[in-house]
Amino acid sequence: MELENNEVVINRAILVGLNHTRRKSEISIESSMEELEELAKAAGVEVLATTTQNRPAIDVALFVGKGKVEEIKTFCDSMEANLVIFDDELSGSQIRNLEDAIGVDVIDRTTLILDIFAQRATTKEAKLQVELAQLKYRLPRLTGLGKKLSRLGAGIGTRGPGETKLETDRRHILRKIDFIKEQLEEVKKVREVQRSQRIKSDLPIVALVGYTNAGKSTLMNTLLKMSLEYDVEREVFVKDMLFATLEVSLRKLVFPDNFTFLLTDTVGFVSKLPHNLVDAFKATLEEVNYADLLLHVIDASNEDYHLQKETTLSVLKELHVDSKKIINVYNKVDKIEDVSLVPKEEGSIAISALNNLNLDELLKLIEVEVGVKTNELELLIPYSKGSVASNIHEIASVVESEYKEEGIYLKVKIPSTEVEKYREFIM
Ligand SMILES: Nc1nc2c(ncn2[C@@H]2O[C@H](COP(=O)(O)OP(=O)(O)OP(=O)(O)O)[C@@H](O)[C@H]2O)c(=O)[nH]1
Ligand SMILES: [Mg+2]
Repeated sequence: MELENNEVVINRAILVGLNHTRRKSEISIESSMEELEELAKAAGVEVLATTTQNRPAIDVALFVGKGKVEEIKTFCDSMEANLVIFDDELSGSQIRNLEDAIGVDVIDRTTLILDIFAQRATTKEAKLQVELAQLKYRLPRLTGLGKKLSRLGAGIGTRGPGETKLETDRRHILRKIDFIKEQLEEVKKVREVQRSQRIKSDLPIVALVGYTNAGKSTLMNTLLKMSLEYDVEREVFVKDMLFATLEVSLRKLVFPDNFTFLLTDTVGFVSKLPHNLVDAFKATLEEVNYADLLLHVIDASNEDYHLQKETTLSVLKELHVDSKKIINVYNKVDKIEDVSLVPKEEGSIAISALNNLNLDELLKLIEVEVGVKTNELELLIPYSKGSVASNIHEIASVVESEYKEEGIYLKVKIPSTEVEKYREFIM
């Protein structure tokens, strides 16, 4: 953790989870705490201990029970912890009460995730989006966070928006939110221009989606290596760490039989993904909107892969892209002893992106789905150009046809590569 004056703060944290009766359908408390630990590590935090409490409900004032808070304080004192991280979202007053009782900084899972994003974001757009999500998170917690916001210095949860400005008042934050939104609009315009240029190229777009650490970026690199235009410079970042990828990257892949598509790598999802962050990243994930096919990469070696799969599907639903064609790609099968346990669903495939297992088969599946990209066009062909109409019947599938006064009206599905030839007849 670097401060402006280069002083490095090492965050030594205790993790706290609450197993209350209402959390049944979610991921188990153990898995959730393990994941919280991974998230903490990804943020550069040293984890000293993990503690959980079984309790029927949340305590309004302290989130966990009073006795638990005392226990946490004892832990902190004896282990010299300077941070406590809760696995669920806390309210502003809970944060304040807990900090008063324990005497060290208290943050929640959301703040931690936002902090990871703030640390890793490199593009202007990603930075703006994270800042927006942070401001939205802080807004309803202003009263509770008052002390923290005015505190100079840094550490998890205080990075990002300029603290001195934040403390003035709510309205100031709201103005800032508006300002960031305007800036994002600007960035978006630039991106749209880039995208329209890309769409003109008319290549199918395949998007890698899935839970964080499932192997999306690894798969992207492996496919790159198999393609004709491989260059190590074009590889994307891979790491055994949550949220290794924070930016969408797009690569054109050309294969020996000339099969070509654009492959895009995306940010991974995680359970309890902060809502503001999903919203904020909708823009980045817009790439997924334009995809012709989604490859849902699933870490089949993870015992929680079912839940991870569900989490991904629910985020895809929020992004309104769950109706797109999806291939379930069960990855990391090299780590599984009994491969027969990997689900065999229609259109799914088991692979190892790392060990190059079954990737030719995956490519075949992709080719079946997007090999020939078609466009639906409405054409009006004058009767004087009858031969054009018969040519079209050769290469396209005709959805509708009608003899009109001015010529033959045709609604057709036509390979994208052929569109240019008939441009003059498009209605
Ligand atoms: N054993 C094994 N490990 C794999 C495989 N594919 C990926 N990994 C490892 O899994 C870890 C995460 O891989 P990434 O490709 O960065 O995962 P990602 O889905 O892009 O993750 P985020 O960018 O964080 O969302 C790395 O340590 C990879 O080496 C595989 O097929 N087998
Ligand atoms: Mg990645």
